[in-house]
Amino acid sequence: MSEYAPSPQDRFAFGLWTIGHPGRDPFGDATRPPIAPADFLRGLADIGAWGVSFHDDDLMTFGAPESQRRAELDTFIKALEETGIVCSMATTNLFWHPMFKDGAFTSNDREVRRLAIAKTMRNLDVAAELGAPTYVFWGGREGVESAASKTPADALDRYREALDFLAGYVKDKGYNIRFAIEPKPNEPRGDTFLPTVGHALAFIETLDNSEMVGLNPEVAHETMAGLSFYQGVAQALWQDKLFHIDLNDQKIGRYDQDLRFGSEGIKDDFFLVRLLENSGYDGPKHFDARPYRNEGADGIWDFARGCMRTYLMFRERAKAFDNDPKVKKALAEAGVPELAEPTVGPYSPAAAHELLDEQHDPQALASRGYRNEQLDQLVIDHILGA
Ligand code: GLT
Ligand code: MN
Ligand code: MN
Repeated sequence: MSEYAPSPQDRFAFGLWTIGHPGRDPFGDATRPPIAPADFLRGLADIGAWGVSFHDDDLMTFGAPESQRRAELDTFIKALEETGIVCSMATTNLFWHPMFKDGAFTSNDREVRRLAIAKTMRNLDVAAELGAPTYVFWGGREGVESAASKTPADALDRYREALDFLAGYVKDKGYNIRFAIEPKPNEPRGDTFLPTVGHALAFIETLDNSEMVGLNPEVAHETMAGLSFYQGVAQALWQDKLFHIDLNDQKIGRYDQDLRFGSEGIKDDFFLVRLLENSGYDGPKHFDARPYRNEGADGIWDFARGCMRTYLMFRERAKAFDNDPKVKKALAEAGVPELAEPTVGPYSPAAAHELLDEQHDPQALASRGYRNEQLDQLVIDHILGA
């Protein structure tokens, strides 16, 4: 057990809304009492977690007088100092209040849009005060039920305008904060703008300050869309855009389940952990998941420990896989190292000539076996500890 004990170097983080989720769902009320933010931090420190993330409204009562909000924030700051927990990410709640029912940055109501940007600016000040290096944008309400209700190009213009303005604010204030967009295909809206990692990566390139904007992909969200989370994260890493990550789990084709990390897609999770560990990603390993609704007050910490324990077990298995001589041989037989060799190099007329002069034997090429069966069986052997 102890060999899978997390340490602060592992950079495991949880959102304030995760472990302490009271179990409310669209069909039923809360099943557990809420946890006060300061108690939450003490719980995190006890289980060996490193970081915490928050929405403005998780921490400071929305609409309360400034003095009350400051007092709530100060209690949190004191608990951060006492526990040594790091504030690793911050974000804005632009989805809960009914005024956001038509969207926040993309609401058809211009006043709602202006309020959403101002609400974000105020929480960017808090994020800077708490030293959070990453600010997440999950566009929960940015979408439609009826496609007739918004012109998509206008909505994307307004989304971009908001992020450009907010990046301007961060630069103007000299804050050391980067933005991370969190895609999701649907839920709570029928269709969400920036539904997948791919859409978000393309959108980021259109921003004024694209270098300070990256991604916060979530396991559940890409899986809901029927996509490979692993491939999405791999491309985000390849484009230097993996600024943050939301780890959880999900059965394909369901509503957003936010299950304990490693509880469902075991093979996918193995490859994901291997990817993160081998890539040099050094951001938070942030769990955006919640305990089963039928779990009680103690069981919620079993959930949190489980997320971290399973990550560490996958890390161990991934290392064993990569160090196994049988695996190295199987990788070579599958041609994996060969894909790292450039195909033609940069264009030159001489290289083009050389290529066109080459003789190829399509029959011989077609007869090659890539030995993927033995390679993948080794993956299974390692996951199952054979
Ligand atoms: C909400 C959502 C998550 C986002 C959070 C950030 S809030 O719980 O389901 O995926 O990461 O706003
Ligand atoms: Mn989710
Ligand atoms: Mn998330």
